[in-house]
Amino acid sequence: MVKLLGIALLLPLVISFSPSTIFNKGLTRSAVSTTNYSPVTSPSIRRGATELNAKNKKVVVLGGDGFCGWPTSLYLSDQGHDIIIVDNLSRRNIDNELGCDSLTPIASPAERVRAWEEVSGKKIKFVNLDVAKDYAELVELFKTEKPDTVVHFAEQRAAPYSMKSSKGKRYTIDNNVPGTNNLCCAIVDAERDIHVVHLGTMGVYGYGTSGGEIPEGYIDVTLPGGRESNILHPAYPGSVYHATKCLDAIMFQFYQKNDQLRITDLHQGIVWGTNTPQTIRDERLINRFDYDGDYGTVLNRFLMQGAMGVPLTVYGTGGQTRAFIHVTDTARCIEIAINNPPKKGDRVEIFNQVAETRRVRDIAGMVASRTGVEMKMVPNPRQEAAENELDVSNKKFCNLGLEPLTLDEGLFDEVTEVVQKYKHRCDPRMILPATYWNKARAEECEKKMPSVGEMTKDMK
Ligand code: NAD
Ligand code: USQ
Repeated sequence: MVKLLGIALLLPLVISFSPSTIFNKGLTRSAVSTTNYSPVTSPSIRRGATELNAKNKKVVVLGGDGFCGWPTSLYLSDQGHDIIIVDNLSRRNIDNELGCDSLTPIASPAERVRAWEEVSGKKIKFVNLDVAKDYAELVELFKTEKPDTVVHFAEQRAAPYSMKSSKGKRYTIDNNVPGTNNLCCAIVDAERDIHVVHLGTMGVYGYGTSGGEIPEGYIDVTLPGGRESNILHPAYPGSVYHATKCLDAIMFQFYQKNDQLRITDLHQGIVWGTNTPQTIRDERLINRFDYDGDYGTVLNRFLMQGAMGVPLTVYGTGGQTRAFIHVTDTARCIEIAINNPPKKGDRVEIFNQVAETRRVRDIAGMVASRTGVEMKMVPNPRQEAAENELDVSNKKFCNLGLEPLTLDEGLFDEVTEVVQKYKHRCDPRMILPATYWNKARAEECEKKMPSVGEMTKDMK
């Protein structure tokens, strides 16, 4: 069970590591996790259990050019898996459309895979293909490459972008839903027993709406007449993007039942951090870092704002509680999922891929106390609960050996160093939110949002 920790626990946690120290020595993991996994075995035995199930696999990574996909591809390659990245570079095109860019200068896909081969001696193939549109090519890829696993990251993933306009809403549905359907359909057409590992989101559950601990995918219910059942947790999306992840879950349920596809759906929390032990091995391997109001996620935005001397943009009261995970653990979780597929005929396996939950104003408080930058409560551009509790089970990953990194372990410095190095690339106009969930939110924001000039007057 991952529970909200009080701010009193958070503030003294100022530990200084340099990124190279962290990554060279292996990431520091807390001896006492905030999670409550079944303490049936020691951490080393639990790690061994995962390794026992491991063998080198051929893995197609859909969306492998993105923020999570790229470091995961490198991690899996480093572990000895044979990796093929598929990506249509739509994320890079959306940057062009929005007039912004990753804070870090990311290399082209061709240069990225060349650099990886130079530093690691391992080859990664890159295929430019649109999962939502190039169906015949996808089937052909599965027939010729015969992968053991497909990891599916290839979706439009920003809630604000999905709420920006009717264009954003329609694109998000038109990209994400057909992409997932094509993936399942192509596995059936290729007649291959390929395990699907999909990146879903904690947002499918809503945030704390079921009134207790959020279980992993399925919830025990009592139906009218006192009938006991265990069903998919009710979907309660907060954006068009989150709705596509709910639709994915229904499609996975169908393809598992109808075609016995082996599917693992990972309900991931907000990912933070930038680099991993693989991406720091060469400048050309650097991961993307989104800081803008649409794609930048909350903790990375606060860390970036703190490093630049810009007030931290807390939306509303900052009482929103969300789940978090470091990007290094994203990659580790995915390998654990790859190594532990469900058996043919088993229902869709669902894991909550989270390390801990925190309140937005508490994480802002942590960043403010480290940087001396003030928190700025700005009107909330989103239609969401001002305050919520969030209690999430993450037992399954912990029982399979995950010892998650938590926010208080010094990794803030890694992000801060990256921001310091590339802050000349920041466009201050991109820092304020640029998307409103509905007309009422837009009107309130228009009246009360501080100006760019006000926000950036003390920018370093
Ligand atoms: P990202 O936008 O950086 O990466 C997604 C990649 O998929 C991009 O490189 C994009 O070009 C590619 N893509 C999108 N549509 C495609 C298509 N039709 N065909 C081929 N390629 C396509 O996003 P990310 O942060 O790496 O997230 C990856 C996945 O993880 C998403 O599905 C997202 O929902 C999920 N997730 C992300 C976070 C987070 O905090 N970043 C948290 C929870 C879940
Ligand atoms: N927020 C602020 N200030 C900011 C930015 C955000 O207060 O400057 C608040 C938002 O209002 C929200 C919370 O922080 O309450 C989280 O926002 P976010 O943008 O960090 O995360 P979200 O929109 O939920 O989406 C991100 C990823 C998405 C993933 C999701 C996981 O972009 O792909 O699915 O996290 S989860 O939130 O667990 O569903």
